[in-house]
Amino acid sequence: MSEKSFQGNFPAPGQSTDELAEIKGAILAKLRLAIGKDVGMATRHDWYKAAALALRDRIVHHWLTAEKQSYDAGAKRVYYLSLEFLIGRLFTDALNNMGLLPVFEAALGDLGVDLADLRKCEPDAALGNGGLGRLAACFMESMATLAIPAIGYGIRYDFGLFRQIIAEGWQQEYPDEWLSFGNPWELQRPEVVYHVHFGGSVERVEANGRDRTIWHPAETVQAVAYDTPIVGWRGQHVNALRLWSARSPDPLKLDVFNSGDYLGASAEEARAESICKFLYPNDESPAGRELRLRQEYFFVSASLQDLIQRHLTSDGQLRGLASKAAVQLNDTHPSLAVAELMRILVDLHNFRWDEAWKITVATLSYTNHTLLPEALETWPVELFERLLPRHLEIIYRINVAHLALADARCPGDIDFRASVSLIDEKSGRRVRMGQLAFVGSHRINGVSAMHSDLMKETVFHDLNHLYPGRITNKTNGITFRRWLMLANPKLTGLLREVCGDAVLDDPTQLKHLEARASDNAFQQKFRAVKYHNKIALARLIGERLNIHVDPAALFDVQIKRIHEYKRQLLNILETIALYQSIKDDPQRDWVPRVKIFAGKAAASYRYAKLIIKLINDVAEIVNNDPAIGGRLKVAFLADYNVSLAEVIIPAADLSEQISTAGMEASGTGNMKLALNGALTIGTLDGANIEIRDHVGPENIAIFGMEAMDVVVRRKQGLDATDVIRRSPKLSRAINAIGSGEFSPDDPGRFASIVHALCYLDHYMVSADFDAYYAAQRGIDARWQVVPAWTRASILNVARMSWFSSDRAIREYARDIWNVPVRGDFAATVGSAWHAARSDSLNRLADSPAIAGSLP
Ligand code: 26Q
Repeated sequence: MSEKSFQGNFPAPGQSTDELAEIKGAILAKLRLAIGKDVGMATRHDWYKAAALALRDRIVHHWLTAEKQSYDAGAKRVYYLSLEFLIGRLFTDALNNMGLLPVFEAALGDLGVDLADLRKCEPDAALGNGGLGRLAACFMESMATLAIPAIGYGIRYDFGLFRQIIAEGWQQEYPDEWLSFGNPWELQRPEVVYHVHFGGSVERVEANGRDRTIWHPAETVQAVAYDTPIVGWRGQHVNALRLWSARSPDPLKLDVFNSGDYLGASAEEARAESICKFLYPNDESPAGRELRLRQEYFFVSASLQDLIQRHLTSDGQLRGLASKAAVQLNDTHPSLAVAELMRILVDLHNFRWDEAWKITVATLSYTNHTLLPEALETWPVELFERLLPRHLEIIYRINVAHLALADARCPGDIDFRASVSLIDEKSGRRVRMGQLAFVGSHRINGVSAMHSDLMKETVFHDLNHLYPGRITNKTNGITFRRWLMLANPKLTGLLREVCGDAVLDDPTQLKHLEARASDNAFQQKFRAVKYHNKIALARLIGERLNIHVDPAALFDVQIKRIHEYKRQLLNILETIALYQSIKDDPQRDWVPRVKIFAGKAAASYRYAKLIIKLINDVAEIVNNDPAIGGRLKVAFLADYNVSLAEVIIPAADLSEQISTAGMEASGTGNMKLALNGALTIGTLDGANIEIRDHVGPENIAIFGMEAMDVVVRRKQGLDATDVIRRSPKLSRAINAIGSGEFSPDDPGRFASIVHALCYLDHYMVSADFDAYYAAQRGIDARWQVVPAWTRASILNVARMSWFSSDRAIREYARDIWNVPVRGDFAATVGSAWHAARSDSLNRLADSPAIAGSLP
């Protein structure tokens, strides 16, 4: 660890007393003038806000400079359209990237305030469900780091993803009032307002010998911009996350005053504002609600109007849009951009259809995040017609040309035609958003090598045939600033010792760890870091769940949304089987394990909520069984979010990535955990495959059926009765669940789970059980050989550099967006920049529990 430690009032190396005084003055000024409090009255939260505002000022300077530079240079911009940005807390992230962590810590310290305490005042911004939303947040940070001029567009939801409370083992949902204490990061832009229209009718008129279409909407909503600055590493570049809030255009119309119809006016207002009220909590299985479609169009329309206005201001005409704007669609949720951009070009700017189409396709690209059939977004044609009549017409017209191409390619093949069509005629006429996004984009990417291959073989097989070369792979990545430096400062300190400070800028420097992987002295330090992180997690588990866990035990972690295909059920079945084995043979030297679960289930997903209950029921029995002697513990941590992940991940020994092969598009938690030294137990699915390729097959535990086996077995239509009969451990575990051993108060509670395991087994839980159980016992054996385990763990860290989101964004920039990126930092910015930071981070890490976010 760096020896350049500084304490209390002494400025950090490289930090002048002037700067310290300036920051102190700035915080005090914010406290008085922006918050309206003096030192004596200020609450912890007031201090947090004052410090955040002082920091924001410094960011804004860089922001304006970056903005001016890219404007003057006429640089091409990336627009990242996403209904989700799962950002988490920004305070220490922004401080760290700005290099201001030490000086802020010192300044606050002088004012008698603990920075680590303030950090906990910030609510966790949960404007996303899971992987897709977190990916958008990592990508925003990497785009800023690589100095790519970019804007993230989304919705400023009044309520983020629900707060999860576990009551008697059941999930309950509560609103996430993340804005109730204000949000110091955002800047409202009252002057940036667009009108977004819905409904009404379409009229055809002839003007100057040309047919024109006029949309007469029935309803108009205003979109108001709120900007949050996103600072890149080393603070050189700042981009905006621009989130739209909805309001009624004219809440107090004159005729309301005259007629006195206040109720009618407020109903209209409520209808408009409902658009940005809340984030849909479904992941993977779309909620086919009208409000959701309204959200999608609302943010697409506002975002396109905004970027087109920006383009027109600098270029004067739209012909060259694609050379100045790259619009990335994060899944199908912004697919309406295809039709909306066509409408803007053709109806509003008089472009000829064919030229408009070329511009549209050259500007847009689309990332697919799932192949699950139930997750592929479609909307009933009638709903479309009622809400977006002109867009439906445009989609029909796109489809005519597209189907003509299909007919030319495969004449007479009606199945081919039906499969590529933008309209699904089989299930009551629906618009297919995936097909729409595909046809309207010049590049379509999957998020791992396997996923991109499967896209070509399955859902997009025929479209790939029709538009060969459009599908490309961009394996996901994660930002190392948040998931290594901030979340695991102790490990970062150790890595800097071994790899040098260059590792902070260039993750490939992690390779220098390899030479030390078997070095006993280094191994000890490495284990000490992990142990330190495990103590922090053990403390959290004790505080929150009143479960005592031993930090020396193997911490086995499965943290992600609860979903059948992610197979938390497989994990808990193995837990039950292990519990039974320990009871059978209590004298054996069982490896002490803590099974740690966290994750939310969609509020309407009853089966997933039942799995949460099962985990908690099993925990209740296992944790309180004296025969186990504490060698097996089960902990379900409620309300999984980014901040909780930041505590769990650095403390994990084992990472559960056990999805049914072929079903997890990529996964990114798998990357975060491996980067922090957890060994993966997983299936050959998503990015697990590439993780294996990088860390080496001897440093990961792969088990179970492969994607092809799954396809074959499903085709055979086998139920699981046979595999259960052949597996005594599995049948005993299922029997225990079915007989009510874990639910004596309601023995039939889990009957539906037992039924699914025996007679359906769609997710191959029963079919994979024995392989998984054996792989887990293999993990036990490896754990007992401490130097070998530590070596594998070190090699995981050493070989994960490729999974940086900087690498992913470089690939997008080169292969999809055609924008330049800034080169490496080490050459441009001196390494002294960073001298004192790791000490500040370390002190933050030592502060107990994380999460105390606002009520
Ligand atoms: C769609 C329509 C209506 C309502 C909700 C939705 C909806 C919302 C969220 C559909 C899907 C999602 C989220 C999907 C998601 O998070 N997918 C994950 O994306 C990660 C980043 O690429 C991958 O690593 C994961 O494998 C994938 O599951």
